[in-house]
Amino acid sequence: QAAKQDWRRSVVYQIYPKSFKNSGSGATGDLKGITMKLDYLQKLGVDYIWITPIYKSPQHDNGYDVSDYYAIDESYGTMEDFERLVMEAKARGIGIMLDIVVNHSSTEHEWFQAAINDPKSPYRGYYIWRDEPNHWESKFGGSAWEKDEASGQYYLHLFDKTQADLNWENEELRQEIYTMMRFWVEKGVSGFRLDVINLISKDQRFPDEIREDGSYGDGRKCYTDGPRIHDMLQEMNREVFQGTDLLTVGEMSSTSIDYCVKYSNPDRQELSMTFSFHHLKVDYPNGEKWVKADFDFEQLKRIMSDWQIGMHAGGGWNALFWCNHDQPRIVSRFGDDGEYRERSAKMLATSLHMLQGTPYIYQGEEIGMTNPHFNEIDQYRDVETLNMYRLYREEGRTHEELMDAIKQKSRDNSRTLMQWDDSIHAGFTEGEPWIEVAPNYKHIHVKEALSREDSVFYYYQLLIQLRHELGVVTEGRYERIDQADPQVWAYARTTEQDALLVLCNYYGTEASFDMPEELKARFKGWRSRILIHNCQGASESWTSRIPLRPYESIVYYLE
Ligand code: TEU
Repeated sequence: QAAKQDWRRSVVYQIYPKSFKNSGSGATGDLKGITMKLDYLQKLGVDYIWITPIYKSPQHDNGYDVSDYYAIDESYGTMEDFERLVMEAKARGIGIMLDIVVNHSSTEHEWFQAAINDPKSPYRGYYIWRDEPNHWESKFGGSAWEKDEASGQYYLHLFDKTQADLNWENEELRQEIYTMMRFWVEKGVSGFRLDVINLISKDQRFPDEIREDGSYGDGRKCYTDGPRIHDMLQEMNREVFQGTDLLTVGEMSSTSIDYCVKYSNPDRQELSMTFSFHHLKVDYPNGEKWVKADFDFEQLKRIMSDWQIGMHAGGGWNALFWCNHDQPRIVSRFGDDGEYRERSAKMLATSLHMLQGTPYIYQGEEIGMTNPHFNEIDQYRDVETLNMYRLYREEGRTHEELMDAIKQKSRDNSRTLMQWDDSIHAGFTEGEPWIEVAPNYKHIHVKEALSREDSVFYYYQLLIQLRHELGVVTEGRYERIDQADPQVWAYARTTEQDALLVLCNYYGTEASFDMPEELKARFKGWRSRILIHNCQGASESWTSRIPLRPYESIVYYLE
């Protein structure tokens, strides 16, 4: 594949295996199910597939609690199934990327078992123990420290108490991790997504962080982008990535542009690119996730623009995404999942896929899947959602208020079953699935999307093709040009020879847009055509006032 030559032109598809496809009558998806769908993904045109954790795990956090890094979880199949998947994908020009979860392991991992059963064990040092807990709060609620009754000491867990943080100060531990990663490279994987990798270096003084009322303080600044993070990533690069063409993406929690430039600038030999999350907090009023809220459009545009400009200037590289397995569905979030579902899904795709970076498409996004709007707490499965519900109920918040927030924000919004067709359970399994399918599967599914030329699927296919073919999508300099329009995000991408003008109406009402005079002068006499648009009859001229219908998007190509 031509696109493979330059990874910067590639597009990644994310699979959450638990909800993707079961090859028979199992409750959860499996590796054979993924292999069955490779032709579909090849048709979409993606270059890589990132699969979230498939290792042996007690599944308290759907595989982000690994108990054996060298084994495939039984629910997903066998090592042979995995090898076959890698081979079949490769035959279709698609690389498989694995999720590496090494900020923490499951407490069922043999290292942790050895550590907790014998404080003198060499494995004790693989984890983080303190005689007294500080007030750091776990990201899933409550204290980040859990007491080991036998020794009286506490171990750190930034996530669930079944996810114990690994001690990256320990040299043997680091070598074990690199050996494990090389094992998967030998199996033929093409890249890695590194889970919360910017949290691995903790401030060794473990400073206390406490709120004024004496409750848990967030502690984030003591371990986010921590003191030795760059040394550790450079070491990992030398030990595992050097001399390979692995694609590597770090998931960076609460980070900054400066740090991400350092993580992803090729001269520093750390990672290929980074995920950051600031643009997905624009519907968290005062930083609070668990409330129902509208999104702040101006803030969204500002954050996206700052990252485009800042990463470009520093020679870093963004992973671009609207959706993943931790986020609600984008069409329900910044679009309209009712009347304008398809049009707004295409508009949102346009505004992301014309940016600089590497786009990630999360399973189902390419057919415009929505949040399921589950009303009952017992329809939810996610450990974070269930913990938060319990803790906030204890604090006295009402059931109704919490359900409003959960319906909008729960991670399960994106974890419902992939909708393949309109048969029972949307064609996901012939048995009983682990979670319900979204009720709209009768009309939103892959089979329907493939049968109709103007579907969201074919729109994504075209966006991917444009990235493969047009250098400006990869190279062009980003300029925001909408002058804080309350409805429109508009930007240009420019090189010496060509340019893109991207216009997106983010609302369900009509808008219009006038190009800035400076731009008209700069591109005077250039040839122009519409590259891609989501409504019939879009304005051919970019120089006169451009009417934009609800959720309309237009991209002009100038040369
Ligand atoms: O998520 C990292 C992370 O920072 C989460 O706190 C994220 O912000 C949260 O899920 C949003 O509600 C990664 C994985 O993507 C997630 O699925 C895991 O639960 C987590 O790490 C722990 O491994």
